[in-house]
Amino acid sequence: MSSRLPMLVVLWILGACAPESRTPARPNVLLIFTDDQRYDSLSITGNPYIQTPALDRIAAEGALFRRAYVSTSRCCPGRAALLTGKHATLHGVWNNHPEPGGFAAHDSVADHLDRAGYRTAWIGKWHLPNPGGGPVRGFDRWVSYEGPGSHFDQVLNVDGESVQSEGFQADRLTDHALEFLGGARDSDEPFFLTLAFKNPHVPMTPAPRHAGTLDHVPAALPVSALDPVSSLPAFYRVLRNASGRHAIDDEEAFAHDLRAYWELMLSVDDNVQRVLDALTASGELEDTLILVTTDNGQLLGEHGLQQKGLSYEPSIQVPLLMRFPERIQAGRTMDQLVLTEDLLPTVLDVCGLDVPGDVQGKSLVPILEDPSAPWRDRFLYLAPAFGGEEGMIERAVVEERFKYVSFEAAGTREEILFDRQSDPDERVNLATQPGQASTLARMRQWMEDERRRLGDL
Ligand SMILES: [Ca+2]
Repeated sequence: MSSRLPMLVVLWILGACAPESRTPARPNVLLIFTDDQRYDSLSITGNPYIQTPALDRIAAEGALFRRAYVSTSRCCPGRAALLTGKHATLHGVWNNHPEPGGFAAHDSVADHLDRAGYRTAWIGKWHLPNPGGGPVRGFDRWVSYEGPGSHFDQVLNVDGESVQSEGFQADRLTDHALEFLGGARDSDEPFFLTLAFKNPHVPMTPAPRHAGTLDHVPAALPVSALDPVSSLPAFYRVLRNASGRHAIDDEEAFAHDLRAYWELMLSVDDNVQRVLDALTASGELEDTLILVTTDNGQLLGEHGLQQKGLSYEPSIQVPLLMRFPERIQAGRTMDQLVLTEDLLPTVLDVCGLDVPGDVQGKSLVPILEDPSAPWRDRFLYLAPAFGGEEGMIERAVVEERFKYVSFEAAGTREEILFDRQSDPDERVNLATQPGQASTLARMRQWMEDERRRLGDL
């Protein structure tokens, strides 16, 4: 067809396209990846106790996603989903003790970018199978360790060599990140760097410069903390009664953990500032797609619980910030339901690479460019396989307004329906109210259909 176009028109089209391609064909990509970070852990998302100017800046100069979620809230499944763009039903990581080998069958975002000529680095907590903490396929530079690690004096695996680090882990990881950013690269070789902090994951031992700085702030229990245990679904009652060290009735321990959790965010923020300073100094800040997110959220006393995995909002909602001035208008606030699985296709899209057909996440580029573009209006939450509770299957459907949760065990089913508008703290179960029967039936049916589609039934 184009051969029939007058040559002048063809030249005009070609000429019109070329100058508009101001975006570098292959931008740098920086992923700031934390561990167990709640959505409300930033001043820009409403935290009243801490200031997080570096992270806030990324959102203010880019996009803040106000309804970003993980589809399985636990460390290993959350990491696998982000790295592969796939749900647990496909990548197969359902708990924190996955079989070595299974996950590795799936390409990670680093595999894609490595093949595209990127200089790739993973610096920080990995927490997926890698015996000895050694290098993983797809990464040219590797600074990590095996398992959950320690906040202090962590022994690091640096490209296969064991290196004893001293001091606070987040600081030492950032040292390595700055060394990587300052290292020699070919001029046409963009970087993909993941800086993966252990913060604010337990143990609640902040950097010495922050420890105790929040001793003065109130550590009030969330409104739902003291709701009667009998008001919880049976499965949560078991967890509540077994919560042990997380018990909310120890006020002193609760206050310490809450304050230390926020203090652990301060050393994420000041280290992110160091990275932003380095990118500014090298002139690379504007050519770098920056993403900030985490592997799962965290309940901090809500419903009397202090953990992740469950489908309550603080457990599954996560921060997601993106900055890339060439493609993202500053100050965007996004209210679409997005998943961390969406980040791999988004990165590949921004970098001009094809998204493989088996990736289940969706590129966020269309809604970043046009917030009215069509988007998903619900998703299926797949709770992890809880140790000792293997018989319980928890699934949830999250929509803009309603959340439907189903617990199945031994042939029985318990259901919950929450209305985000009237009950943002998720304390009133509407599932038995006749007026909600049609909503309940609709969401129950969609859950069954989606579970079949994903191979979960
Ligand atoms: Ca985690």
